[in-house]
Parts: sequence; C-alpha cells; structure tokens
Amino acid sequence: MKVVYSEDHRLHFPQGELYGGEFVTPFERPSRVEYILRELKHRKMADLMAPAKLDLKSLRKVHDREFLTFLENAWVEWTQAGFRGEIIPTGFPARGMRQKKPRHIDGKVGYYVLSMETCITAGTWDAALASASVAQTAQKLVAAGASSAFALCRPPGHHAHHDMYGGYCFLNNAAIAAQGFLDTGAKRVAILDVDFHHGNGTQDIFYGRDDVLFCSLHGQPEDAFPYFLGYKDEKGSGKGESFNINYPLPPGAKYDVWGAALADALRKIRRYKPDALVVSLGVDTFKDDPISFFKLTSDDFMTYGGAIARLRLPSLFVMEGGYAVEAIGINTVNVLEGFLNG
Ligand code: 5XA
Ligand code: ZN
Repeated sequence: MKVVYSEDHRLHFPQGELYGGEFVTPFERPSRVEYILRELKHRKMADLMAPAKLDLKSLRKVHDREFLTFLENAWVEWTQAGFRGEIIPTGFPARGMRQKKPRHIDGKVGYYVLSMETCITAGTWDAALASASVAQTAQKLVAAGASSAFALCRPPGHHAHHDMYGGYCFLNNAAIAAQGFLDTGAKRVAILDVDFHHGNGTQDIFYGRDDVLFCSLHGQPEDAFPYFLGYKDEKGSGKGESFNINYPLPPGAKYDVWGAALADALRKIRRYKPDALVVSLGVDTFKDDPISFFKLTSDDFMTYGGAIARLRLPSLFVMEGGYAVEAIGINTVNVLEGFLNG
C-alpha cells in the first residue's frame, strides 16, 4: 500500500493547548507521525511517496472561500494587530448574538472557530495545505487504479466544517478526498469515520447531499467532544436525508459494542454501492487513549481492518486522531495490515 507523507506537518506545532483549565503540550503533536512511520518501516510497509502540489478545485468545493482566505491570512493579521502569542479565540457568536463576521482579527477568529484547544501558529496554514495535498495525492492514486492507499495526514481534518476550524483540524482532508473521487469519475463515495470523535465537519460538508454516504462511530455527544453534533437523529437534510448515519456509543464501549456498530455501518455502505471508500482513521478508540473513553485493544484494530477489506472497495485511509503515542504506530498499522490481509 502506498503511503503519502509530507514533512511539512512539522510546521504546525503550537506551544500549548487549553485542557482542563491548564495550558499543556498539545496532544496532537508531530511525534504522532514519527511513531506511525517507525512502525510502517518496522513492518516493511513504508512505501512512501511525497504529495503533489494541491489542486485547489476540490478544496474550494468543500470549503467556503472567505474561510480559506481567513486561514491563509490569520497569522499575518494577528501579528499586525500587535499580538505576540499564538492565535487563540476569546469571543464567540454565542446563542442570541449576531452571526456577523467582525473586522478585527480577534473577532474573526471567534467567528471561524468551533473549539479553543486549537491554536493557529505561523506555520499552520502551510501544514494544513500540505496535509490536504497528502490526502488528495493518495486519493488520486486510488482513483487511478490502486486498490488502497494511506494518507498520513497531519494536522487531521474531520472536525473542519465548510467554514469552521477546531478539534485540531483546519482543512477537511477526508472531505477533500471524497470530493476528489467525485471529481474524477465516481458517482457515489462512502466515508466511514472510525475516529473516537464525531466527524462533525464531514457531516456538515455533505449533510444535504446524496452522492456521499457518511457513517460515523463515536463517543456519544452527551459525554464527548465535539458535544454539539453527533446524535443519532442527525440523518441528513433535503436530498441528503438518510445519507448521514451516526453511531453514538457510550463510555467504556469495548469491541463487542463498537464492532456491532461497525458491522451495521459496513452493511449500509455495501447497500449504497459506492465507487470508493474513504476511511477517516483515528485510533483514539484505543483503551489507553488519554482523551477518549472507548476500550479497543491493539488486536481489535487488526480485526476491523479485515472487516473493512471485505467490502472489496477501492479504499483510501486518511489519518485523523490518536494520542496514546507509544501505541499509535502499532494500532494504525494494525488497521492497514488487517486490511491488506482481509
Ligand atoms: O478526532 N478529534 C480529535 O481527536 C480531537 C479532539 C479534541 C478535543 N478537545
Ligand atoms: Zn479523535
């Protein structure tokens, strides 16, 4: 399996993240990728390839133009305003307030963000572009006939809405890839999001569409980030009705519960008859993940990789979350190996 990877992920490494009232080293850190690469090499699965330059067409179909302009210019505007730290929002268009974009960068950040743990730094935009190009290059390999590919994206993407960033995500890599499949001849694409967190951004982008089936297994929003989307009754709207399927699951869920939800999602995907599958691959479902509450074991990742393979679809794996860094390589590569052996 080809692995598309860019060193430019390192350009994004904020000094801190607001967590439990403390400013801590971000859970989403460059070493995550190093651990995955190390494990790929160890198992002789590191068929690495650099991404091509990003073609902006699919990107512009899933993200709002003004949002992209905001992300591109945020750092310059922030420093020109005299701020010395990294970009953290302070004010939000909360309930009952006007949803108008302010002129001042501090206000614009609040307008475009969905959560406060995600800092923007000097290198964030370039890293986000590189991550999107990793997804797009891997998608093109699959569209050109490869049976599968792994986009080793960082920063991740599935929380990014068409016009909002947050949850460590800026550009929605999986959505850009799914749109890429449609733009290169696919009629229908399925996205299976197995990250611990609900893929609220992907849901937002495709909510009114029937050419993308979105299935997400995640910690129930009553108890888990992103808290304000991810309920079972969010099924899509207009012609997208019934093409959005959420599986919110309770704290402590082990593979018996999680695997049953996966089996149902796989049945629905099979019935949809997509031309391609995008897997939003987060391994923060692992039992020792520091910010999540499912209880999957390393063996479970191998098992479900095999289950996904039995769909027999051209498949693109796009890296999302996973913060138990010493195990992130084993768990991620277990999914890929399980898939290849499935
Ligand atoms: O999949 N999303 C994540 O892993 C990010 C969660 C951020 C929680 N503050
Ligand atoms: Zn996650």
